[in-house]
Amino acid sequence: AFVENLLKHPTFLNNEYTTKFIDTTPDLFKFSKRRDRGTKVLTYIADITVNGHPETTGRAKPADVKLPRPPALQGEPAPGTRTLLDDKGAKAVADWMLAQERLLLTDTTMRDGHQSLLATRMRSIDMVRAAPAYAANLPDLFSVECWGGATFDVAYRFLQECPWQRLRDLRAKMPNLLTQMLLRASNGVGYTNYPDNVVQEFVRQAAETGVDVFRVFDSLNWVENMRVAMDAVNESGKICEGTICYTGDILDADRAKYDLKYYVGMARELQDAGAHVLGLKDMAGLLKPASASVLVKALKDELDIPVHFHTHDTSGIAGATILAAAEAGVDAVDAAMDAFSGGTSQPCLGSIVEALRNTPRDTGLNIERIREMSHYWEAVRAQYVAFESGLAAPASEVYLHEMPGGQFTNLKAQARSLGLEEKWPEVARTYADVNQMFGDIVKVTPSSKVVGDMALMMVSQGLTRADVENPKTDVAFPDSVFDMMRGNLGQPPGGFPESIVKKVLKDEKPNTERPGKHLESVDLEATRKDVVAQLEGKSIDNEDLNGYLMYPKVFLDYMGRHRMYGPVRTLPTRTFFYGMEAGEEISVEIDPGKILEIRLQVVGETNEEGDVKVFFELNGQPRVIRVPNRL
Ligand code: BTN
Ligand code: 3PY
Ligand code: ZN
Repeated sequence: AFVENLLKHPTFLNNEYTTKFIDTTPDLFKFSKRRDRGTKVLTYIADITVNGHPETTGRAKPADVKLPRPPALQGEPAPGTRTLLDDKGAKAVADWMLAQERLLLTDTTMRDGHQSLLATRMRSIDMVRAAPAYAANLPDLFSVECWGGATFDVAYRFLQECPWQRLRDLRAKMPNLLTQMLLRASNGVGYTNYPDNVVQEFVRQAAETGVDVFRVFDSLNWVENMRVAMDAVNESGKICEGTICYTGDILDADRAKYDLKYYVGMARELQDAGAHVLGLKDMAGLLKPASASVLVKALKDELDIPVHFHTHDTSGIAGATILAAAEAGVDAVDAAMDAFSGGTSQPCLGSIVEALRNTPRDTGLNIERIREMSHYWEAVRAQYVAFESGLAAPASEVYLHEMPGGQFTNLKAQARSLGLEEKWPEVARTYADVNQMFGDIVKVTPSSKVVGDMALMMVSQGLTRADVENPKTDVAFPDSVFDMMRGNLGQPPGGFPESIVKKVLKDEKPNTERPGKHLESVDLEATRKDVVAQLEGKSIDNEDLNGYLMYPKVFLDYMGRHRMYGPVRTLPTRTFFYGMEAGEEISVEIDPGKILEIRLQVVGETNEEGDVKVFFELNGQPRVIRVPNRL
């Protein structure tokens, strides 16, 4: 029952499972609204200094306090791909891609890189400080993936910052480069299918705030369920990268469901559905070099649009796959800056640039500028040791379980928290069995989470696939499995096997039509009024409304904490996670040009009420902040 409760718990619904004091202590919000932002930020620092941050307590601590220094700017930003989009439009960018002989590169450091290595915990300040150097020093990048996927809810939920503000800031500081996001089609940046008008409104807002390239995928590869999002992207004038999720192995005759014909057919459908670019998303890193040669060649022969390849280096062999794809004519590939590459992340950007130097696919990128940038990222990564979920070595096991890069370490941590660490090989094996039991499906957020929930449940209860399939055994399926079998994530190719649907749903009939077809439109203005009322009259803008529509509770919790702590996104990462030491001084730019000089003098003793006085200097003036000692 414990496991069942845990699997149903809302924090688990997001692949997250940390306990958060603040969310369970609403009393904290019961006081004063009118403190200025300086006081709020000091309150946050005082609280973290006294009590520690719930997310880093008991975890590894960064060694030195050096603030990461971004590289020097090499002059003004030269025109880049964004300039072309602004001047000539999305189709012109696609045509330009086709005309390039060089291999084009997307840098994923600010999205998939940290999502796959640091549980998505990179804070905006570390990205925004790098952005001017991207614009000035790396104008030849195809794009910078910096938004979407898991970054959206993690920003609100764990980093106490607004994801929209991150996008706006990055957009402003990289005016010449295409920004790119990962969009889960009708699942938006969430884990469930949203009403069509919510998806449309989200895309409209993302385009307005600053996304240029939308990589749109569906977690079951159902093109039918991608059209609403793709149409909305096209409507916005931005670049629509209609995306195939790759699974199985096209050269394996035993996995005939996902053969070459299947992928080429889906690619054609996406081109016909209005994709400017075809995305080939290998979220687990399963595409082997020999298969890439065959697949990329076939896609290039079939399509009139460019092909953009994304993979993960979990197996350690993804660099070879990238080179094979380049050889076969792929137009663009994803890579992460060296310091954020390898393992469950993308292959190493600098090494790809070097491997192709003096070949027909020479990327033309300046390796020295890449090295400087990677040195910055190395210093940034060091601040986040608490979130390293590290795969110590390449893992060929990925070909067994086929877990996406972002899920692998996460599921391992979940298994650990359930006391199943020793049983990891069984979890991996069971994950593969569940996949087969569900009919061999694409596993990527959110379908990957369903498979993961089921696998954990089975291992913790000692159930095999045969037990689950046995009509005589009564199985308590996780909620996410019910949801998927009901058709709420859409349909995989060929549908779900009838026997498993029947076992899960008993006599209930699944919906095999597009889920959005049966979801009523949300009344946006009524919702806005409702949110304003819940926030006791605080007005919200369209970005906030979209945050609420994706994640109502997460958004409201964020707003509650914001009222208490103010703009903590402006704190240095070290301070945000560890507070300050006596005698330490920091500068915090809470608004452009508005700088707080903060010095922590001393932390007092805990009084009878259990409160601690923390003595600061704020811009030279003494300030005392009282916080509860909860330790
Ligand atoms: C979270 O992880 O809970 C979101 C970030 C804000 C947490 C703050 S830190 C100060 C206070 N003490 C806690 O234990 N949580 C909040
Ligand atoms: C996401 O949806 O966040 C992914 O990265 C899928 O690969
Ligand atoms: Zn990925």
